[in-house]
Amino acid sequence: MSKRGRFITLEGGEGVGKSTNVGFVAEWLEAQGLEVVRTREPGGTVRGEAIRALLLDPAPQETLHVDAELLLMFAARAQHLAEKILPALARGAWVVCDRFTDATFAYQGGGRGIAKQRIAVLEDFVQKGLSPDLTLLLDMPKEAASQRLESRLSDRQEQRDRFEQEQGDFFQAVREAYLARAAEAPDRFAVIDAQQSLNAVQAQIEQALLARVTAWH
Ligand code: Z5A
Repeated sequence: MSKRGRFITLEGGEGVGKSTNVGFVAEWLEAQGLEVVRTREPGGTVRGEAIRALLLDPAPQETLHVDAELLLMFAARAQHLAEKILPALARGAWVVCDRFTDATFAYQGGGRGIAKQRIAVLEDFVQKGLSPDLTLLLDMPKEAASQRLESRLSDRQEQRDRFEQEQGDFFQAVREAYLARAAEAPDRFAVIDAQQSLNAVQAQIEQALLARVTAWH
């Protein structure tokens, strides 16, 4: 029977480099001969991606209630776990996911002000004890991250999504909530200084991976 795979998540505010570095982590693991499944939240499945579109719609017909937003995040997550993450881990694949439940504590908790205890109830209900083995938190001041995001949006001529339309205070609260989560679980989290050059960021990520992967593999 194959050994259970490991679950690695990348977290951080908007524009810190998560999407860029999901590829780096996956390729690094593949180079060690591991089967890797790359995925993201909200999304990762056909139904989950439909929920993502609903959540990110920048021009909704009506305001999305914060509780509805929270429940949609976990609805997409339940489908993602059942259809993709748990089967992959069970067959021994490693899962690299762009955002997971720490994002819910940061955005719906820190950003929207929902009590942590209410989020934790849903976390238990949906995840039944599963949590990532390693979380790479890409951390940088929100002003610098906004500049990066701005230049990516203009390069690709993309529109801001519903979350990207929030103001500075929201992103400051998100950053603080992420750092608080990392402080509560220092063994699971590696906090990466995301303001450095891409090479320097990836050197930090490689250090974090090396330290764990050797022990797990
Ligand atoms: N959300 C939530 O509220 N609750 C939840 O539970 C979950 C999510 C799971 C969608 O996520 C939204 O869902 C998200 C939170 C919410 N909203 N926000 N904000 P998303 O992950 O798709 O959205 P995002 O954070 O906006 O991701 P992003 O815009 O794709 O940013 P990123 O992935 O962190 O950054 P990137 O695209 O890799 O990099 C941005 C640019 O910087 C790009 O041009 C890169 O080439 C460049 N870059 C990257 N690294 C560097 C370095 N080191 N130096 C210089 N330039 C760099």
